[in-house]
Amino acid sequence: MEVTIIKACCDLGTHVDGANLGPDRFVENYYITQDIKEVRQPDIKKSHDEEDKHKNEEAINQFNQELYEKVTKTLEENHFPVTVGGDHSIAIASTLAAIKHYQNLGIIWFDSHADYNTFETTITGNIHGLPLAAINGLNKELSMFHNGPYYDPHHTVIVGYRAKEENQEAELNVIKQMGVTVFTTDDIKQEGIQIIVQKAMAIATRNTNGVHISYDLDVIDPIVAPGVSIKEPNGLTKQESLQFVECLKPYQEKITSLDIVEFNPLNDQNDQTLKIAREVCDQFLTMKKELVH
Ligand SMILES: [Mn+2]
Repeated sequence: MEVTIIKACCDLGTHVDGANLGPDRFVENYYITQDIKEVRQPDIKKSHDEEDKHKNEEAINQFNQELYEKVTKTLEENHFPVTVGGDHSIAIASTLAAIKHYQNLGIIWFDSHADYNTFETTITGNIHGLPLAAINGLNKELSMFHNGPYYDPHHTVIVGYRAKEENQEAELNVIKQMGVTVFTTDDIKQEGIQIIVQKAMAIATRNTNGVHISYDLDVIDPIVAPGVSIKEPNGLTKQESLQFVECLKPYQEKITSLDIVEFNPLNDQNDQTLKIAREVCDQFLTMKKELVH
C-alpha cells in the first residue's frame, strides 16, 4: 500500500511556539520516497488573552478544513495517510477525514494527556487540549466542516495518560460519562505494553471497520524525547514507545490512518525526538508496505 505524508504545520492550538516547524524538520534530509502534501497555518498573531477560551479557533478551523480535504483526497487515492504535526488540534481534521471515508472506526489516542476538555472545562482555552472530545462529537464548533459520523466513545481508547492538571477531575468526569477507556502510563509499567495494546485494540476493533492511531510524542519521557511543547515527566522509555508500534503489527490490516504529533524542534536536543519520530514513522511505513492491497 502506498503512503502519503501530510505535513500539518500548525502551533495555534498551544501557547508554546514551535510545533508548526515540526513537519518541515521531520522531512528534511529524511530519505523517504512517499508522496508529500502540506497545510500551513495562516499568519496571525496568536491569542494570549487569559480570558479567551476559544484561542485562535477561527484560524484552526480554517486550517483543519484544508487538512480534512487533503486527508480525504489521500484516502480516495487509496493511500495510507500519515499526518505529521503540528500540535494535536490538527488531529480533529485527520481523524474525522478517516472516519468519513471508512464510516465506522475505533481510535487509539497514545498520549500523556487526555485532550478531552470541553469549552466548559478548559482553563487555558488552548485547543490542543480539546481534540479527542471533539472527535467524539463534543465541541462541535471545531468540526463544522464535517457532517458525521463521529468516533464512538466506546471504541475510543486513551493509552499512556499520566498528566496532572488543575482541572483533571472535570476532564476525567467527562471521559467517564462518555464511556471512553483509559490506560495510564502506570498500567503500561505494570502490565507491559503488549497486554495494553491487546486490550486497547480489542476495544477499538470491536464491530468497527478499522482503527486510527494518533501518536503524541509527549507520551515518551521528556528526558529521551524533549522536543515536544508540553513535557510530562515519568513517561515511557524509548523502547516502550517503539514497542507500542511493534505490538500493533498483528493488527496491521485494521489500521487505516496515523498521526504523529506535537514534535517541537525548538525544544529538541541533539535531534533525539526527531529520531524517535522518524523511527515510529519507519515502523509504520514498513508495516503498510508489507500489506499488498
Ligand atoms: Mn495530545
